Amino acid sequence: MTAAQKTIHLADYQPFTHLLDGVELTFRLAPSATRVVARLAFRPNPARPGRHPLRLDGEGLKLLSCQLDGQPITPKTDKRSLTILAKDLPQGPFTLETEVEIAPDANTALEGLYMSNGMYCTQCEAEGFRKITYYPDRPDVMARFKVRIESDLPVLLSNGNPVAKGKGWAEWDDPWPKPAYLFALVAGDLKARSGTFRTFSGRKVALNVWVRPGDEDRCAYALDSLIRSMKWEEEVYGREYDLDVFNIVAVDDFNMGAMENKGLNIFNSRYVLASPETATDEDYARIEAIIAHEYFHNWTGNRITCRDWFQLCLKEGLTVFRDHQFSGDMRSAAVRRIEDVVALRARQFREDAGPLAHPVRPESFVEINNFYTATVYEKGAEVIGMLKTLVGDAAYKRALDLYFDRHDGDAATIEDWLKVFEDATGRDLSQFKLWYSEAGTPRLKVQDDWTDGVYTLTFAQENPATPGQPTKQPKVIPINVGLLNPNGDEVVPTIMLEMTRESQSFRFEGLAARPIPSILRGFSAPVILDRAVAPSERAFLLAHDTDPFNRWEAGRALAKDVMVDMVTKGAEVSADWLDGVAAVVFDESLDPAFRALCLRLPAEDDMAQTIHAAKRVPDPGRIHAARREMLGALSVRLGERLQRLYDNLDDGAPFSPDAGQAGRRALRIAALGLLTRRDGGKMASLAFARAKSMTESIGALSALLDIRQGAAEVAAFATRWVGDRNVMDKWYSLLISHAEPAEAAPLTVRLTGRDDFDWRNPNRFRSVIGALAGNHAGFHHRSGAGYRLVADWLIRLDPLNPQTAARVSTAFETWPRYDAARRRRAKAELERILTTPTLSPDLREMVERMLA
Ligand code: 0A1
Ligand code: ZN
Repeated sequence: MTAAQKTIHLADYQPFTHLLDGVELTFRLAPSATRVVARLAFRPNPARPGRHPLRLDGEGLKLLSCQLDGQPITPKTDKRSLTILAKDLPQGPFTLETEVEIAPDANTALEGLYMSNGMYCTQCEAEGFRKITYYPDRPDVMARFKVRIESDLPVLLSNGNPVAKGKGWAEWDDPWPKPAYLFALVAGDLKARSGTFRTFSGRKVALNVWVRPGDEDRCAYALDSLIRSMKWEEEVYGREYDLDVFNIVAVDDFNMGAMENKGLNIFNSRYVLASPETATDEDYARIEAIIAHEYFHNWTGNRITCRDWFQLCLKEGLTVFRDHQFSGDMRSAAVRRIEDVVALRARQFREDAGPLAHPVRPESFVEINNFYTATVYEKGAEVIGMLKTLVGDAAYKRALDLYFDRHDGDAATIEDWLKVFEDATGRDLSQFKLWYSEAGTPRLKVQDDWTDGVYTLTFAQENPATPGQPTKQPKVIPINVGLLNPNGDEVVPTIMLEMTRESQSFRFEGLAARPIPSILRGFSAPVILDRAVAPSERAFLLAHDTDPFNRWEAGRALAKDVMVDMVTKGAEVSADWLDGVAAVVFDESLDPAFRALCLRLPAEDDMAQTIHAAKRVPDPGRIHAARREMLGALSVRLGERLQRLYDNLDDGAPFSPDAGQAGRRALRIAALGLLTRRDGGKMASLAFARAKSMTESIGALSALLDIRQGAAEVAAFATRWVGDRNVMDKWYSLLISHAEPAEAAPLTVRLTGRDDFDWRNPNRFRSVIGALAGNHAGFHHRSGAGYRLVADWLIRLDPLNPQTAARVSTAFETWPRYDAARRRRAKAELERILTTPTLSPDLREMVERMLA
């Protein structure tokens, strides 16, 4: 069967034939023969008049029995479904009871009910519940679930509130109707770190973070993040938690980051477990953000869910937007915004510029798991940010209150979402809706003019063609702008210019002198700003802009200009950039985290993207060399003051993961990286030996690896952490991501020969094969060895875990950017993947789209 035959279209949506009034599930757990009894109370759906068969989804199930209103029947079954003909169904309500057998210990795809280190757990989003029992596995079928679990394992968990338990069993009742993708079950020998939360109406909620015995001392930060998320959600969005318990479980084998199952969030253990010795500051920030994200889904995703999977951005874009707001409030908002935009450009702009580009709300898919993308999540969040900028904070709040009020308990659509904004503000959002339906990153060309005391900014938007969408319409773009005087004072504070046409001018009068514009402050729209700016003007903004995002952006743009000139014209490292960075880095009045960001150079893949967007062919080797040369020049330019900076940033305080300390560590480590380029690694070796946290260990090790030193430290690290999966993942990915271009693939081959390279574990696979794919110059090495090795591993993983194989395959999405020889090699590998017998629909869809 080819991909085209199974494509699902948004336009074909119909409500389900039946409504589901109640679900009772009994699980008799056994590793290779778990029994699942499901009692489903159906009635015909008045929204689908006439008589219809009942078709339930089901995959890989062994049907043991089936009864309709207590009478045994023999339904029609095939590989994907169970059907009862309309003529065999009562015209009113009826109960269907099935018993199936499944084998969790043979489930390597990690969808449905599976096992991880002797513990049972589930992953049902998007369509995993059909691997547990026969069911209408679609998000618009919502029902109340009662669950009984029978097992000798000590901890038995499901959604909702605990009802009763005895020796070898437990019962749970979830009072909130939910779609099956939010179902969860966990059974294992687990230990909890517990707390309580008192909601604003005074209800007491028991909180537990469940982990494997021995990991209890690494849960404090996750629990603290949960409590802060619950409080923030009440204060900022007025939303209260709605069950007596909230459970979080950490699992080592997990395809994604985490999952928002009602009252029972399941997490990839790397986003729960943290201690100063094992987690970096980045890990802490990510744990805080993901705990918040999953918790926020309780309202945006669970109480209000999606009508169908095309509406995925309804819950994901909004929840990402909310977790970004939360992180901004917990930490430095400016630093968070910069980090979020760096990630957006690295992942979403890259996706939008290649063969996998798709709208925030796609209109067709083969495998929905392939659409949990940066576009749906991150661009989906940016679209909400633009909406908030356009309507203002007060109207945003009104619209959200209306959304929660009007749609609580619904399976909603993007149309419903936009309607609440229209009703709350009286605005017509039909043009704005293009952000949901059209793919591609708009380019915003800017010209300015100063005539007779009038300053004019003229913008022209270009919306590039993307797969299946050759032509586009102009979008609504909120452009935040401020104007500065040549002496550095701000003469026009930030105002929002609302662009709606293809080309549009905005006039500013009453200015004494031609101003310097600061455009797209705070990155007010996910667009590429296309404006030739003199290095001196960028340096001016880097020194004076009052908008921290644009201040950083000026330095970044300057660095990119320098790198492009070095790669394409053989230019030297520019003094404008070096002086500008030096001024910021040593400015004690600025936040150390911000200064550290200004020291970070654009990633090599980002540079390749920039060069490609300028209609030139990027050369990965030259980009790699130019970046290194820039770092060398920076190290020389910052000179001896770096040493003082490094020394002064260590205040000897005991470790805390807070943003202030993390920022100082980031700047200190950036300084160490530059110092290491001059001292042959002496200081970094010392720093490694004295490190008091994982952040410092990894920082010192990175500095050493960058100058091809550190063999002893690499070995010492592995010896110390060999039994710790999450820490060893860091070790693998650090080594591979720092390998020289020609050595990256051979090193990966060597590392895959290690005993602890458990490639069936998605985290380990990503830390090794994903790290090779992320080493830009290594993956794209002209030998083609990087392409070949990644393709080999995708072919190997696919039969066991198609979802992770399909996600890692996006490594190839940029292949059309490069020169003919590289393109030929990458394409040949993609074609080789396609010739693999029994390729999964997941990986097939991705590869076919990349080759289209
Ligand atoms: N909804 C989760 C992410 C998630 C999505 C799909 C999964 O399996 C296919 C697993 C988790 C979130 O946004 O956090
Ligand atoms: Zn989510």
